[in-house]
Amino acid sequence: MPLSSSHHPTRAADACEVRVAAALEGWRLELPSWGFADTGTRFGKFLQPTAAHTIEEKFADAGQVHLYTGCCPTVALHAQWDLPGDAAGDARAVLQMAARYGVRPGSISPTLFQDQEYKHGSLANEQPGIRQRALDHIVASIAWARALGSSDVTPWFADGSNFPATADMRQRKRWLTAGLARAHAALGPEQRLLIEYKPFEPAFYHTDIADWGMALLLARAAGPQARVLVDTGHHYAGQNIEQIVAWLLDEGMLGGFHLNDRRYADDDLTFGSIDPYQGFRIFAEILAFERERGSSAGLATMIDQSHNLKNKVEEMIQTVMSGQELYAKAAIIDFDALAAARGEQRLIDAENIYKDAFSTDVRPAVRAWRRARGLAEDPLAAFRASGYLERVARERAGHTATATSYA
Ligand code: PSV
Ligand code: MN
Repeated sequence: MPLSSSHHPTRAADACEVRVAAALEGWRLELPSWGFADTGTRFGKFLQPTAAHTIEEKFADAGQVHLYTGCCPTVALHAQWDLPGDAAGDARAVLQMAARYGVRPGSISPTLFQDQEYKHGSLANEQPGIRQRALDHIVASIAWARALGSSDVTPWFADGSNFPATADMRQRKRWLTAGLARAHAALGPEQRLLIEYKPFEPAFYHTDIADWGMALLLARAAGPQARVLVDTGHHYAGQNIEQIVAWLLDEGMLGGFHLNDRRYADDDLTFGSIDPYQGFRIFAEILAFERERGSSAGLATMIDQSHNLKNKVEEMIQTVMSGQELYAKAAIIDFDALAAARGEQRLIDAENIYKDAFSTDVRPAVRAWRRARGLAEDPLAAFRASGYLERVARERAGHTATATSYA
């Protein structure tokens, strides 16, 4: 392993285990409720007999992921899909239901893109009535979040246009600014508004919050409890995401992540499946920042992916396992040696410090951490052996699939 004691293999392995255990102990990944439901692409949906159709089934599936990985105690909910209605409903019932499966509700995403009214946008819509409706929905989502004890409300706006000249981009910016400030005013003192950006899709000419700079300006204008949310799939190909992360951290404006991987666009592929080194580099920026400041960056780290070919619970466990491995690899970077190499402009040495950490097989250390916590060493194998999927396939047979939309 890449720590300086590496010339003594046993001691180095022990040091690696200690570093990995300390990192994993405090690391949590939030699961998306929609990742357990039948979803698809605009071309169609391939239904799974074990897919979740109700919020209870989503909690049940998420509970399995947490049971075997020990690192996913919260579930992100999408207001319209999971918490329908205009006002906070029976939060106690939702909390009790989640608790039955060993999880809690996490961040709450308003759903501002599905209803017919939102065809031309939500908070940036030309029609005042629709802007008001969108604001009311965000405020209702904030009320739900407070009733559920969730601190983070995570709006994503599909607002944008498809053809040049059809939208007044400056005016829409002002409507978004005003709407987000009003939404911010509805936050409780313990709550945060995490503003997510995306360059295109479903709008293919312009998207109102297209990148991190726009999200940052809007978050600053909204108020002190607003931050930026980075969805790893929401960038142009080749964009340096870890630099965005570094800048937002340095500005105190990074609120959290939606983790997934992509090859072409917002593909929602399994996190770490295409470019694991990028995940490692993002985690390295966070760990370096936290090390420097001596405390947690307070980030909400969620998975946001939903694939319709792999089994959903298995894919989620696979994602968590890869996430833990990448995080563990970043945690064993020799940051002191790195600072020295950078300061002395020893470029090859600095780069090799990353490469050494990234190419270290941390799986034995991750397994040791799981053993110490009483978890199965191989969460995926343990889940498969449990018979859960066979049972829910029987129980869920005959349920009708519900459309959830693109993710
Ligand atoms: C949009 O692509 C997104 O990333 C937003 O976070 C949504 O809330 C999520 O996917 C689900 O559609
Ligand atoms: Mn997202």
